[in-house]
Amino acid sequence: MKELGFNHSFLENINKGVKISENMKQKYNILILVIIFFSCFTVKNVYSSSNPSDHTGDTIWKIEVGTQAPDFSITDVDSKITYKLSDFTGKPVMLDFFATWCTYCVQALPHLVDIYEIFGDDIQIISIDVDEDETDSQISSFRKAHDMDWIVGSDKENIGDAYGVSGIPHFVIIDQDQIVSYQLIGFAEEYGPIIKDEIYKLLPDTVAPTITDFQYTIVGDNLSIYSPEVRVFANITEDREVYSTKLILSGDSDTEVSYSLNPKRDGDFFIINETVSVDVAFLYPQDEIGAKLIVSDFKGNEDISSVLTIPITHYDDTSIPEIVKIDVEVSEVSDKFQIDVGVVIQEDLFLVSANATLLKNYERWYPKPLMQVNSTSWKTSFTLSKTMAHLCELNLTIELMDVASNIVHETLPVPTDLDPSGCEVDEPTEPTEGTDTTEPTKTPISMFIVFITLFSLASIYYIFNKK
Ligand SMILES: [Ca+2]
Ligand SMILES: [Ca+2]
Repeated sequence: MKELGFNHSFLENINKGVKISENMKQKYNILILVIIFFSCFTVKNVYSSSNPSDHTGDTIWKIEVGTQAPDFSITDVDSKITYKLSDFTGKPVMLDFFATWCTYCVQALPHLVDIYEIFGDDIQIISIDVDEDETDSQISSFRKAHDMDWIVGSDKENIGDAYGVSGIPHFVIIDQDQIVSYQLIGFAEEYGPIIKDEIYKLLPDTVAPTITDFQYTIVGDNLSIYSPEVRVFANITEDREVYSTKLILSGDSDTEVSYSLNPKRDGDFFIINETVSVDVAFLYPQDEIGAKLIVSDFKGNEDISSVLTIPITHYDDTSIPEIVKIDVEVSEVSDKFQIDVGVVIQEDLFLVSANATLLKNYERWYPKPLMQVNSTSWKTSFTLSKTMAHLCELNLTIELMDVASNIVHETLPVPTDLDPSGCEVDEPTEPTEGTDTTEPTKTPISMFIVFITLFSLASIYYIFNKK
């Protein structure tokens, strides 16, 4: 039984154990290549599981989604009670095929505990240890260490075979009519919510959440651009789970900002106790703002709180910001050019944005935001490939905006000693850092799998023909 996850450490372990003898080495190499070959399919499944619909049409499953789940019986290692899968007709069942040594199985367990806490008796989790060498007492101590308060037993009647389990962890979700509704092999943290969502699909959630005790305190003396933090409190009653919570702050002329909050379960309630840092550009023109919560559960049932009024301490900002000094220094760092920019600014109240932008042939090309908007001096740097040498013109624009939307900008040429003779308007290679660069190219996983598969086959062919 192999363990499946994103890091194929089992391959590394086999590689480490290969230092045996030269005769054996080639056989091990073949074995490794065969494993790499099959692990390609594993990787494919682990990846494809982020898109649940992929599973329905996937031919590798012995039990297809939409078909009857094979019945079986299993004895709990501690209570010694024997259960049949068919005993649970009428409620969703989740099968968790595992072994105590499987690190990805362990990684999944907090999510299973979470699911058990949310759904309680509305679903049944059954963990099935598929390693026949593991004793009941081993499994029992593992269960206690990981709070597995559901049915846990060992696979005494080849349940794993019946479900086509070839790697663990392997999860099967079975609906109220004992039809397989979802399957997943391998585990990565992002699959926890996917498993939860698949269970939600099977269960009704007709009770809307209710917000009680919504209140706030201001962090600091008052809510202003100098202390823009609000601590928000609320209790929420919800029968299943709070799926989304938004704090909506509204100002004059229908302006509003929205913040996602993260309620924590506390017994039968969900508690919100979070500090929100309000956008100062939004805060500045307001004398007061309205605050309300919108809470929804998984099925979209919603509750909206009453609106609380929060007074704002207002400051007037009448003078425009000033660029006092700009220093630009160009240097060569290995095979790249580095342009260091230092700016000294003067602002009477609060700067909400500041950008340095490189202009290529007078067109906006490569902006960099100032991160510390409340400081009076600012340094940033651009790293560019040497194709910059082919630019006809390279200019730098500094742009500042204060809370009152007073804007100032200044453009200056970047003093370089670069060769202007090859003055072309070709697109330069992407800057190595930036905020508006295109997304990094992602090699499609399928291309990767095809490549590895072809490589493995070629290697096997080569080794067999070498003799
Ligand atoms: Ca609900
Ligand atoms: Ca100002």
